[in-house]
Amino acid sequence: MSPSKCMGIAQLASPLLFGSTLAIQVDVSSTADLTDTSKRNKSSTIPGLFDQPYYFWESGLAEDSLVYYWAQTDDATYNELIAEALRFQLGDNMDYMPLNQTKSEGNDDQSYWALAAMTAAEYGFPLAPVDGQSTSWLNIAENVFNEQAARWDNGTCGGGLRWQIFSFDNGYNYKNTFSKGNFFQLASRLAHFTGNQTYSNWASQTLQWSIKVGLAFSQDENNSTFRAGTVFDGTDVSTGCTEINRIQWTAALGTYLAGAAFGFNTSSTRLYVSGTGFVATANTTFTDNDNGIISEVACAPQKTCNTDQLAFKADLARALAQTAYFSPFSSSLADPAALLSLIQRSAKGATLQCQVNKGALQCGSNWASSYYDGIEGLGQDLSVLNILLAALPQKDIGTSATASNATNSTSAGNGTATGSSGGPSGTATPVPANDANGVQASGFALLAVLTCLIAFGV
Ligand SMILES: *[C@@H]1O[C@H](CO)[C@@H](O)[C@H](O)[C@H]1NC(C)=O
Ligand SMILES: *[C@@H]1O[C@H](CO)[C@@H](O)[C@H](O)[C@H]1NC(C)=O
Ligand SMILES: *[C@@H]1O[C@H](CO)[C@@H](O)[C@H](O)[C@H]1NC(C)=O
Ligand SMILES: *[C@@H]1O[C@H](CO)[C@@H](O)[C@H](O)[C@H]1NC(C)=O
Ligand SMILES: *[C@@H]1O[C@H](CO)[C@@H](O)[C@H](O)[C@H]1NC(C)=O
Ligand SMILES: *[C@@H]1O[C@H](CO)[C@@H](O)[C@H](O)[C@H]1NC(C)=O
Ligand SMILES: *[C@@H]1O[C@H](CO)[C@@H](O)[C@H](O)[C@H]1NC(C)=O
Ligand SMILES: *[C@@H]1O[C@H](CO)[C@@H](O)[C@H](O)[C@H]1NC(C)=O
Ligand SMILES: *[C@@H]1O[C@H](CO)[C@@H](O)[C@H](O)[C@H]1NC(C)=O
Ligand SMILES: *[C@@H]1O[C@H](CO)[C@@H](O)[C@H](O)[C@H]1NC(C)=O
Ligand SMILES: CC(=O)N[C@H]1CO[C@H](CO)[C@@H](O)[C@@H]1O
Repeated sequence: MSPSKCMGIAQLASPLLFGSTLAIQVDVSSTADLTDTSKRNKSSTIPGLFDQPYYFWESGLAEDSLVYYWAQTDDATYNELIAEALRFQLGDNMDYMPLNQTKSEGNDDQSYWALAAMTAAEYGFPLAPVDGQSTSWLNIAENVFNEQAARWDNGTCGGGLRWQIFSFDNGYNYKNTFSKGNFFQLASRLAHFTGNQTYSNWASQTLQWSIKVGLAFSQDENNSTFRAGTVFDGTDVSTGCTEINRIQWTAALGTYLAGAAFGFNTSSTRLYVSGTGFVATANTTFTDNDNGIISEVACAPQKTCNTDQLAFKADLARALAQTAYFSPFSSSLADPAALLSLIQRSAKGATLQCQVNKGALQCGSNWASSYYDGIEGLGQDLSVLNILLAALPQKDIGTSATASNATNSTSAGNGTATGSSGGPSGTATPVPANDANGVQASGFALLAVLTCLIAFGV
């Protein structure tokens, strides 16, 4: 990253994040070399994918985070790498159902990638999904939306989206919160971006169904304060969705919060005031009591979080950032100062989990722990990256009227596309071999942000 951009980040973050006291303890020496991070598990050689133990959804989250990194920092170093990944996994129908994944792909796996495309659309990511064609990132997000809307299942529980796409996969009977929450978020962001009422209707219907069934629980749907913004994990069609799996995850809350924040900005209806409750839950249920730092309460204290769960805080961090972006305009959703304070405390805690050891950046998992907890990995890096980017002033989230797009297309979603294999098109710029490791890219992005903060005396 250029020194001037770096200084910009540091200057912006310095007073916000750390006040007058030095908080970062990580020693990012000039020799810091992230090649060691590959020993975590070298990224697969397939663009966009990470090797085990990282599932398809987390690869989508990584690309989404890197698009957000570019948008927040103006550092385009990884844009070719990001575009290559987002293109390669598109699949024949340009819907993030590539043949290699479809056997086990769930609705939530697919929507994580669609949300990455949505982020690219909102910030005007400069590279198009398919070179030389008028397909836009918006079109890709719409393709996924339209497929998932068609999977809305009125046949059981009066609606909802199943976890799995195919009946032969385990979990087909589970109507999980991640799938619906991501669909809600995608619909809400599409409504915000396009102004198309179809998306608003689906967003509203999805949130209402979630509340009715008791997944996104609201004590009293007519209580305009909507204090109870608890989000539970899911429910099963075999019990007619009468029994709720009540475990709570930061990511499930985050995806509903994001949907509500965009929804409130699009139409300040009472329904989206539910966002207030989601913020309150982030601030209570998921916050360590003593220091007010976001924590994965269901597993972090016992150190039992699995690989997926270690990445969940990335989603909540992002949702808090999106809410913070809108909150000055809709302060009834969240008090802007209090929200920023929650983000800043968590970002501080996150930096305390990062250190450079033998030239490699390592970030632990539990931001509420005052010492490096040694549990490092891709999901932890993505979580720290997102909360640090959340602590910076937010770049404008565009709409179709304001965001620049990489193509000049105005067409609606193209769910029937057959022309592209989704692989790198002949005109795609090749990714430099030494950048072809997505784990490294996430680590470098994170290191760049940390280095900026330190280099300029934060
Ligand atoms: C690397 O991948 C193997 C499986 O291929 C897995 O068992 C191991 O936990 C992974 N290591 C790390 C540090 O992620
Ligand atoms: C699908 O798997 C094959 C074999 O590993 C690989 O060559 C190809 O690049 C993969 N395609 C995608 C889109 O991941
Ligand atoms: C399912 O029900 C919703 C109303 O809850 C309605 O909008 C939708 O058209 C129905 N879908 C189908 C396929 O019947
Ligand atoms: C709104 O979005 C839906 C779903 O993608 C699409 O079918 C419809 O044509 C759009 N309407 C307009 C006016 O663009
Ligand atoms: C909330 O208000 C609506 C419209 O006034 C009403 O139809 C609904 O039954 C009320 N819900 C509850 C839980 O009171
Ligand atoms: C709304 O809910 C909150 C929290 O449950 C409660 O304190 C408040 O009294 C309720 N307001 C009304 C008008 O019912
Ligand atoms: C929505 O957010 C924009 C900033 O992107 C702001 O200008 C506008 O006033 C907000 N609208 C509402 C209703 O909150
Ligand atoms: C979080 O809770 C604290 C303590 O009750 C309160 O002061 C603060 O305003 C809350 N923050 C948000 C974002 O609601
Ligand atoms: C897109 O722009 C190019 C160059 O300005 C132009 O040649 C092409 O016709 C445009 N395509 C569409 C679909 O508008
Ligand atoms: C959809 O995409 C395919 C392949 O790129 C293209 O041939 C077709 O014209 C597109 N259809 C629309 C309606 O944009
Ligand atoms: C830079 C660019 O190509 N902008 C186009 C993005 O798409 C809109 C329509 O949705 C066009 O009007 C812009 O010219």
